[in-house]
Amino acid sequence: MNEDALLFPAGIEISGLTGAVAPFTGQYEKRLSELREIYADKSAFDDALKTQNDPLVYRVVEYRPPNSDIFFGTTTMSPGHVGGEFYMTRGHFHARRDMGEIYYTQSGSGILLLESRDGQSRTVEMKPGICAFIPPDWAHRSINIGDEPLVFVWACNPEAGHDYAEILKRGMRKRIMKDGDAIRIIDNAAYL
Ligand code: M6P
Ligand code: ZN
Repeated sequence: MNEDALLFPAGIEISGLTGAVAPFTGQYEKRLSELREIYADKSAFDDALKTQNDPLVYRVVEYRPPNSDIFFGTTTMSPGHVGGEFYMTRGHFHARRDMGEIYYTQSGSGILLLESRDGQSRTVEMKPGICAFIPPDWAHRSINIGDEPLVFVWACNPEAGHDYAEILKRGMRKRIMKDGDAIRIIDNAAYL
């Protein structure tokens, strides 16, 4: 494809309730069985897998125009928790340290947990009407703290890429826990 080819405008239909994107160019799902590393309580995790039919934790759908410096899509997260820890995404830094992202929540409620390269921790509330700014070089993980799906639109440069290794290795400093009807942000005892 000619990299200088003229791109044409498009209106993409996005459902803020289901996260459907039309037209879309790609999608993937993450089920609980693929996410063992990120939860603190491995025995609760193993029990959950035995008693549930490998539930869907989140789905990512994207619209990626060819040779564009921007792409976007949705992430739709199921409600749920494992050992008191809410369902969450894997969490990542961008491979490109100079590229940030935005998350614009459409429905549900969540917490966006961020961590700078030098270990500062921050949260941004996720609820309809809030568009979160994720600065370059801040790791980010989204967590569904409600009892309905959490749907958000994200947008970034397709060259940003994902660097999962760091978060997989050392975890994030904080964990978001369900404590009855309350939500607690606690220190991650396993943080390296
Ligand atoms: C958001 C975006 C995606 C990301 C997804 C799931 O939708 O940041 O790029 O893939 O969340 O998060 P993760 O890749 O950390 O599991
Ligand atoms: Zn990202």
